[in-house]
Amino acid sequence: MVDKNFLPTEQDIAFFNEYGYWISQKIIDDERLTLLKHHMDKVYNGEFETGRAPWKAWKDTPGLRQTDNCHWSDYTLRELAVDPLIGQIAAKLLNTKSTRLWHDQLLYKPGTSKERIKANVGWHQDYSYWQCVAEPTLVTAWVAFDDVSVANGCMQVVPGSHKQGLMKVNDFYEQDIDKQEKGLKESLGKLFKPVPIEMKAGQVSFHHALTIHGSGANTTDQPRRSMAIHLMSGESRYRAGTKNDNHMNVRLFQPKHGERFVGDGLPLLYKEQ
Ligand SMILES: O=C(O)CCC(=O)C(=O)O
Repeated sequence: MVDKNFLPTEQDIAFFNEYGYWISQKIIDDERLTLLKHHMDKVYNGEFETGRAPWKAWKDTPGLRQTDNCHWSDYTLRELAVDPLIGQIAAKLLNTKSTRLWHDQLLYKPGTSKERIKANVGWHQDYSYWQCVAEPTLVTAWVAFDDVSVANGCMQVVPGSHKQGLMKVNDFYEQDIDKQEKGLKESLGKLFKPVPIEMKAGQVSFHHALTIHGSGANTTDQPRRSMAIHLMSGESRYRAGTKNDNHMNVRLFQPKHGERFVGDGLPLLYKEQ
């Protein structure tokens, strides 16, 4: 049973619809956070409880480690990636009857004392990487394992940008943020007003797949650790022939055009009774 006090209210859902993001209360307690960080270290040390390695990181930007599908490798991380409360929150925000895991991603930005290099995440919309899903009914639940602020490179979102459709400026790996911002100001005008998602460890931010977001460098001497849980409506179908046909889930499940994404590899987090 999930704690209904943590579910978004009608007002929260209206906020998400208007601005394309929403921040939860602290829903992961400190004991669980300690355990999660320990298991994150285990995965980074190559200790896989299940015997299966995560999907190879697509690409590491300087100073940012991205590791996809740790839920294959570690039971504690898996429990978070398929957390029923997170799944139900996502369903409420997306206004869907069910939510399924699209994939998870561990994110690690080392502190500057260890690695003095920039770790910007360029402005992007997640859906620019997921157009193989026919509709953009996807949301990312970003679980903070540490407190996050501008100083350690918290995520920033552009409120309302999810209503603009897919933009031209879209590159997670871009390090020249000034160049990107010039392009975004040209296309979005006054709408380009980024908001930092500052949170305490254990809070979770949710952003729509079309919300423009990115993050700056971690300038502190401590790591910034998190898991991004990418969730989709349980009704999501495959659209063939987009530039995202190289997505790992298309390569793994080889669906036919128009088929629903289903199966054990894409676990259901929530289904309305
Ligand atoms: O962790 C970050 O700074 C960016 C993560 C991100 O782009 C996402 O979770 O969609």
